[in-house]
Amino acid sequence: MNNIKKPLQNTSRDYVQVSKLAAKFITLEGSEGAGKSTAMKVIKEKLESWQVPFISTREPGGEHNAEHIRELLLHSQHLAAKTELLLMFAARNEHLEKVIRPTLADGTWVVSDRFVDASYAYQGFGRGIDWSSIEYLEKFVVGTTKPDLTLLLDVDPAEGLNRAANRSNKDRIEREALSFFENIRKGYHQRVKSEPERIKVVNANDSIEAVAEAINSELQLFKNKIS
Ligand code: Z5A
Repeated sequence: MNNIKKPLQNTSRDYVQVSKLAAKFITLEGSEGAGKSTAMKVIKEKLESWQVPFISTREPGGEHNAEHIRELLLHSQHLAAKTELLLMFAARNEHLEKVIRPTLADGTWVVSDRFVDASYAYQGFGRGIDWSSIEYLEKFVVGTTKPDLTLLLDVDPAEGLNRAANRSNKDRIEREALSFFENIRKGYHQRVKSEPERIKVVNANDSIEAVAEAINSELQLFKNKIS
């Protein structure tokens, strides 16, 4: 309960809204050690430069009750795969109802570090839960609140684990073996195949500078498309 490691949200509502664009929902995905923290900074800087109001948030978590569920998810001794899936969606429902939907309705963009694609990759391909159960939960919980753009940081799992190796307090999921993360990557690739217009792949094996450049160009393409 007292172990929340990251702030719930960072608001950037003070910026003058010069853009007339309707609020958009952007998500960031990737497996262990993909570099999401660095990528999040790049996205925030870009949105600030566009002067659009936005919040950044995360899953599991991003809302008071959802952060409690996150603790259970990441720090329980053991969770059955279906329990893990249901808790991910329980947290997501709180996040959607109390943060994501009201924020978008208010005209403020939402950038989330992970969302529903992670459930397909981790619980679907990682834990072996059938895709149709996740599709049902997506329809039930997410409904039409789908991301407008998803950036997938695609890293070789061995490289990702190598980068994350220095972490001292790995959580329950981070302690999984290489084969688990290889399956996660397959799961994400499957998502890209089904929604190539929404999910843009960024080669996260590249240097931090090259990854930042790729993210910036995907964001620019997105803005051109919606303007
Ligand atoms: N999960 C799930 O199972 N189902 C769901 O539906 C959802 C989530 C929503 C918590 O997520 C866990 O929940 C997660 C998936 C599961 N478990 N795992 N694994 P999280 O997002 O909070 O935790 P995380 O995946 O561990 O992400 P992270 O720690 O926030 O970020 P990261 O991408 O793994 O790594 P990073 O900290 O940004 O970078 C790692 C290191 O690499 C760091 O030292 C960087 O400086 C370095 N780095 C970054 N980029 C580069 C490049 N390009 N070159 C070299 N080094 C780099």
